[in-house]
Amino acid sequence: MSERIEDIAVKMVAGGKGLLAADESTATIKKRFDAISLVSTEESRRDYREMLFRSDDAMKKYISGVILYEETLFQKAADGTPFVDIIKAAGSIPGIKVDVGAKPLAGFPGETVTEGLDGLADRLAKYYDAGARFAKWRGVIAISDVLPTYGAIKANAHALARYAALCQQAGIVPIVEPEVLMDGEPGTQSLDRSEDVTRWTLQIVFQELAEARVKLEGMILKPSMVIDGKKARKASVEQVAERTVKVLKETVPSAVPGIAFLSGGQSTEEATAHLSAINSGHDLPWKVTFSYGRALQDSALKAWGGKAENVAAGQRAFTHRAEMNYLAAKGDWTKEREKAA
Ligand code: 5MM
Repeated sequence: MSERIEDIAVKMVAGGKGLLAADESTATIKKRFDAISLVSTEESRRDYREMLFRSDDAMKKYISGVILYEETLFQKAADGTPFVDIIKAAGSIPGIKVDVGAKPLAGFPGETVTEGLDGLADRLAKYYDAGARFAKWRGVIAISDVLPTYGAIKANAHALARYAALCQQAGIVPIVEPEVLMDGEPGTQSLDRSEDVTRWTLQIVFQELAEARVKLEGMILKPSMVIDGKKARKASVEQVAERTVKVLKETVPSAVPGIAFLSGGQSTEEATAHLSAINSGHDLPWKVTFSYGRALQDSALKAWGGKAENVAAGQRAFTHRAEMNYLAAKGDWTKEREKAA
């Protein structure tokens, strides 16, 4: 019997586990590999992801699901085992990024709308057959002193809602990811501005989800934190946590089972510290965990460096980061635990 989307959603955010966002498109993974002077080929991408997915301890104890890029969903490890089977054997759930990227929004200079709705129902059926039980779509909201516009938020929220409805119809849990960027110029992205834009974005997203009849119990929200621009960050960990909790409580219905943050270019330790502060001392109606890409992978990628002899070192780095974020999802991370590990 097929599993109910409500049960899959609960499992994705249970017990301090979180999601590994390993869905970098071919262009993005190339950028990541450029940083370690590694050529991106189908084989090097396979080797890198195999190193992560075969980190047994991390996968079993800390990672509830993995967001894959289409190539990886259908890819096999070097010994011929499908990646989907490796992920499932660790008790983790395979997921799939289904958007085809943020494209310039006609009539709205500097803003984008995420595309990928055409033919999505057919693709979802194919992904379900391949083992995917959740999906991800990322809408990107630019921030400056004049952006975002209502038109751009509305267009992205509408696409997110159409995508979510199609996923649920296919038996797949949609991760709804409206990312408010944090690369505003100094002076244009204060904590107050980030709070206003994040609130406005989430209000419109949940309005669109309601209009599209998306079942809140069968989705996961993947938001950005309320944080000031990374070019001139002044906010303390506690301020980021307080403002983020405030905005989420104002906008996210308690019927949503879980919130899994993106890291958005925060340093690995910042992303962990913020998640832990959000989870400690706040009475939250949802599970709150991580769905990090860079903040889970950066140290592992460096330690691995594209070399077969460094697989164990890469896995150690990944396991450490995953454990720190698992502690953070329970509000139990401290600097001391970071150092002790
Ligand atoms: C892992 O990066 C994901 C894919 O990015 P592209 O589609 O641009 O290649 C990205 O969507 C990711 O899932 C989220 O943004 C969270 O990643 P970060 O690195 O912000 O935690």
